[in-house]
Amino acid sequence: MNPVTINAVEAILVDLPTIRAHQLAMAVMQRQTLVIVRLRCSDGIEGIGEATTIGGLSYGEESPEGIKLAIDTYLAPALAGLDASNIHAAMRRLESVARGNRFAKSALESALLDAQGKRLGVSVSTLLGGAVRDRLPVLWTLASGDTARDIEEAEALLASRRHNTFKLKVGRRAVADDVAHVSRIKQALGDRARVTVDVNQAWNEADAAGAIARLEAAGVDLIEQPIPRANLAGMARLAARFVVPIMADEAVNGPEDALAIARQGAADVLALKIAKSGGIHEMLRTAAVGDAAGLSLYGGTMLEGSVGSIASAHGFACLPRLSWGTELFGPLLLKDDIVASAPRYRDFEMEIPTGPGLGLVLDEDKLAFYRRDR
Ligand code: MUC
Ligand code: MG
Repeated sequence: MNPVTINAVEAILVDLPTIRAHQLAMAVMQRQTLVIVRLRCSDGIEGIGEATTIGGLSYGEESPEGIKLAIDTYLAPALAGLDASNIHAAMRRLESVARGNRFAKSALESALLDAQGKRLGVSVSTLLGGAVRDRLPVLWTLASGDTARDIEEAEALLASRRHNTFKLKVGRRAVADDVAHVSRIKQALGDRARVTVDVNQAWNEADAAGAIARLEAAGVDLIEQPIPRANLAGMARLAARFVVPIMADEAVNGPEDALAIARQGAADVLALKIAKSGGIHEMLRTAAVGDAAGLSLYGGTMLEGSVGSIASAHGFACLPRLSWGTELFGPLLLKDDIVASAPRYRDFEMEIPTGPGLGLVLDEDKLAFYRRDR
């Protein structure tokens, strides 16, 4: 039997407005750019994937435009003609033609998995060996930049039973102002909600030590990436000093990072993201290293839309332990969607689609409307 081959790959930039300004230490987002990948195979099956960044180039080393360029110029030609059903071989080919470029590789791997799932009539999580959960806890990020508005937003989301854990973005303002902001929100929500804080590397170690002491006293549950990713020794000192768990985000991409963090005791929790790892399989390898070392795991987001969030969800669904839940709320931060039926959230959880592949269908009209090159 002739193998099914990869015939064509298209990378489309899609700009979607956010429901409100999303303020992080390094960027204020008014819109999100999705890189949507459409991978067409010789049997007529199409797989879809997605990559996003946060604030263009301000979070990491890839931008949406750079991802599209890498796919169009290097990665798509390398895949052309390969066996579409052998995802490991296709990813190894990408490794051999391009270093890094993990976000671009992740989008392509999602599209290959989606196509193969559709071909076999099974979901991506089934293809990965099987889901151990059919829904995932999902938190919400409060990042309007305004304390009273954040409290109002949290109260409404608690009342509608959509989220009961809130992540607060800090690091833009003076440390004392951030601590006051977080403390006010935690005080208002009390035991009704879990509150976590993401600093996105913005503090130095001394500022972090002072701030974490006060955040711990205020009842904050988790501190994410308080200092620069390269300072693992500093992360280890903070993790040893405080009871409140410290989570590594920017500091962990692939399995080698998880190993370094575990060896140095540089975090209690790892934020896993399929984009940072270069795809679902690499995310699962990263998770396995952390899990073996006794670290807790958390399902992170690059604020992907529905395609990237659901691809992540299929991966996270396969993890035996995921004690910190997920932050796969990306689709809810966007004003509109480019899939026909958007992911469903209720009772503080996201439902994982069960249909073949990712279980999603593109809305061609919406895609045509929001694509940058229309
Ligand atoms: C990050 O650094 O974790 C996740 C949630 C959010 O609001 O931003 C992202 C990025
Ligand atoms: Mg983070």
